[in-house]
Amino acid sequence: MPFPDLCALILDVDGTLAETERDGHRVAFNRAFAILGLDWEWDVPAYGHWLRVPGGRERLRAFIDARADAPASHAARDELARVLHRCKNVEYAALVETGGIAARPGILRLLDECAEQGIRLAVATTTGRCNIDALFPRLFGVDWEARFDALVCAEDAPRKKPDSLAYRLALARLGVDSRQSLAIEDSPAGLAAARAADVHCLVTRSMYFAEAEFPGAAAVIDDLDAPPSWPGADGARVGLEALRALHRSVMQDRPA
Ligand code: XBP
Ligand code: MG
Repeated sequence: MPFPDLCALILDVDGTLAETERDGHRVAFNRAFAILGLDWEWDVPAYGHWLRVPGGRERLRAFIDARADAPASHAARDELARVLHRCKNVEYAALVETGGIAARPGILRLLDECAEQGIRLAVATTTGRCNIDALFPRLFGVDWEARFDALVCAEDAPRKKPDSLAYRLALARLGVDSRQSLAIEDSPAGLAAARAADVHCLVTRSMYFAEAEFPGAAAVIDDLDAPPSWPGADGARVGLEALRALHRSVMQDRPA
């Protein structure tokens, strides 16, 4: 039986559309610690460790649990994580406002190609909606919402990656079958979330996951401006034609 054409891309945000973690969220978390009078700091390697916990509030809660100088009760720890996270998001928006975070190589080019060729676009992210509202006008301009057919954020999918919920919601909102779509992710948890929803996934390595293993990825590359390395793709960079070739190649390899 012939397999369906590629109709939609589902995109992660943090690490995939932009390198937001080291110079964005991490710095904002540190500002929140300082604002609340806490002598805590996440340097670049430490944040890489805690980043393995998906979700900023959950990340804070895990970190608080590991600290001897944190409040003793569960309720006080929950409240501290909540207040810190809210403060972090305000600081993140302020940081992004200064324009210090750009789209990763090839992202704008690919989004323009999708718009020209009628490929539907969704976002599936573990981050909160307020962070999208802060970041996307900077990356994509004030009319950024017109570029996306579906947005799935932390508020929509409280079970965070590697859970498949964000991907399943994105597919439902796009109205497409998993076999008509391809994901782009940067992390093992993101890849696992896509695969758990039966969506094949291209990994564009980000700074924090440069050395990670990506079992089950359709392909792994440095970024979209790198030459595609899979069968049927030619050209110097990853555009829609290369993604269509990747989609065809994973569909051909699927068991019937
Ligand atoms: C992103 C996350 C988020 C961000 C911070 O993961 O895990 O927690 O680090 O955003 P992914 P919040 O790229 O896999 O979606 O503070 O809003 O959680
Ligand atoms: Mg990511």
